[in-house]
Amino acid sequence: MSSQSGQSDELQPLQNESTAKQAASRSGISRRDILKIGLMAGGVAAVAAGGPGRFSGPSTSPDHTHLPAAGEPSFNAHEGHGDFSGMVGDIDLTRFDPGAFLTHFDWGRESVNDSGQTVREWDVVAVEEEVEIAPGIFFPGWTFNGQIPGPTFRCKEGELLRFHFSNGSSHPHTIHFHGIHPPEMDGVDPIVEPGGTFTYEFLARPFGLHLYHCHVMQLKKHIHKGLYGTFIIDPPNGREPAHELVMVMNGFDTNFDNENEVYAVNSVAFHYAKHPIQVKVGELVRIYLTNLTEFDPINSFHLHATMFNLYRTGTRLDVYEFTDTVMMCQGERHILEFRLEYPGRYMFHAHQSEFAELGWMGFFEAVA
Ligand SMILES: [Cu+2]
Repeated sequence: MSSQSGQSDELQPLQNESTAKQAASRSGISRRDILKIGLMAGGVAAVAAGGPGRFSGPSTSPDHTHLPAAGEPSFNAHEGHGDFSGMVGDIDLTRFDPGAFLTHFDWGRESVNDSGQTVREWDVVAVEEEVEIAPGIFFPGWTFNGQIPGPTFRCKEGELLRFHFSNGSSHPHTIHFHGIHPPEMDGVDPIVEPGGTFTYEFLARPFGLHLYHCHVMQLKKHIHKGLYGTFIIDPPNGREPAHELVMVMNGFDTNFDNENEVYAVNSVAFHYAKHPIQVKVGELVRIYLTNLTEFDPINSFHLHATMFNLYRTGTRLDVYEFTDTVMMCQGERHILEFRLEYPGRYMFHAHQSEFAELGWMGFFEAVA
């Protein structure tokens, strides 16, 4: 059922990626090096040639980000402009605003059925969409509802959930939810072909911080292209009121060499360094933190100048650990809670220095 056509659909981009790798190899410098220089020295927004906001150089496929040609500079280096990232300009916030994404929870459409059961329903569509992962850097994404990460779905334990999935893209996809549900609702089989639909229906359990992602082979390709998001099931009695934030640790392989060139939380490199997250001194801050980074087995979160309570997977209400750093494998997710005692800026970042230097760094700004 997952079909020959589905498999052959996958071959074309891989051939293109192979061509892209050869082009990168011909240039004699890896994108990783380029981006490190570009992001740290400043000026990712300023592209030397090839039109505004794009990598210069030959295109190997209209579906893929352009690569620099041999000997052609990809970025103009500028002096730093005062913010930590050294980046000039901003992404188009009208298309995706990481500031709004932090606090946006999608509760779906709520109704009550004849048995008195609360039902929540969502429409989810897989579409191909170019997303901006740093000012002027676009990634040819595969998305749920046109954004990376996908929407943060939220519900309460025990509710009946229906996700009406339609595949509006040119590749086969599914939605695989973490949590407890019948195997036929697990998003492995059936595979939903382009133009096809499937409704995932199950009870929300157990409470905790979960995630969802496409589960079609090649899995790492379908995930790194952007088909993932956060899935929160609240405990029956909720949690203590807090300033709640969603953070998805992710990375982007812009030259298809099975390594990430850009890292972030919520997709946009250094966004929360340029736009520190505003919190109040003393208020309870709760982060729903998931790791959907592909290629690197481990990612991490380190908070400066304070410590946080850690709730592993959020499936229990008692504190697991009081710490300032948590290491997470692919697919792991934890709830973090803390209060900032002093006004000022508190840095947070991956404790893998390389990830931090390539975009995974930001600030909280505590105001009295
Ligand atoms: Cu997929």
